[in-house]
Amino acid sequence: MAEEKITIYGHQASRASRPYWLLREYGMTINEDFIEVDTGGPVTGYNEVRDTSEFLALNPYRLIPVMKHGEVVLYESQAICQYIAEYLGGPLCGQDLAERARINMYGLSSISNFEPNFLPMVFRQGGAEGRAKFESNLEPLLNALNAELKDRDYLIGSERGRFTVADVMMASTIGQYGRAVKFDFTPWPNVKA
Ligand SMILES: N[C@@H](CCC(=O)N[C@@H](CS)C(=O)NCC(=O)O)C(=O)O
Repeated sequence: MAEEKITIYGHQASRASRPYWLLREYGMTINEDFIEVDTGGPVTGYNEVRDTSEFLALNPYRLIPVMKHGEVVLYESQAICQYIAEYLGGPLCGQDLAERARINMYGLSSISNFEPNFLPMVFRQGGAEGRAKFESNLEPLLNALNAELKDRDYLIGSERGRFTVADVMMASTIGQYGRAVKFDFTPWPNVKA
């Protein structure tokens, strides 16, 4: 296993915020315990990092975040989060095959079910009509997640569950986009909590 520090390519106002949040949950400090390469973006101003041959060799799709850890190179924010949790271990990661599989399931669900309906609202796609459509798409999805979270605090683990990378992946999708678009989670109290 690589000894070198984990490097994340991506500015913090992007999906790179997901691995950054997770690394902080492990008590790690940016640019001390892990490295941020700022690729520029809406907040920091675009820069040329993503057009360098070094970056494109890591991710030919030119998207952020990208993680480099020794020989291990990953793109896709949720895959990066799962790698970090597996690497750093402890209660935040899956403790057995079933937990790891369910963590993967929630990572996929966050970006296949929820993100396609939250993200367009951030960009005000379709105006008021678009917003109404995305909210209506989200209703059955949030009903389902709210049911899954009945009598639970977290997605993974027995009884009320324990905080894991699954919650980071789900909340960094639903929670962050939800806050950005002032989404009203009141009808889904377990999701809101
Ligand atoms: N499914 C990918 C999506 C990656 C993605 O679309 N990243 C955006 C930033 S959040 C990007 O790189 N967009 C092009 C750009 O910023 O130039 C993931 O979760 O990592």
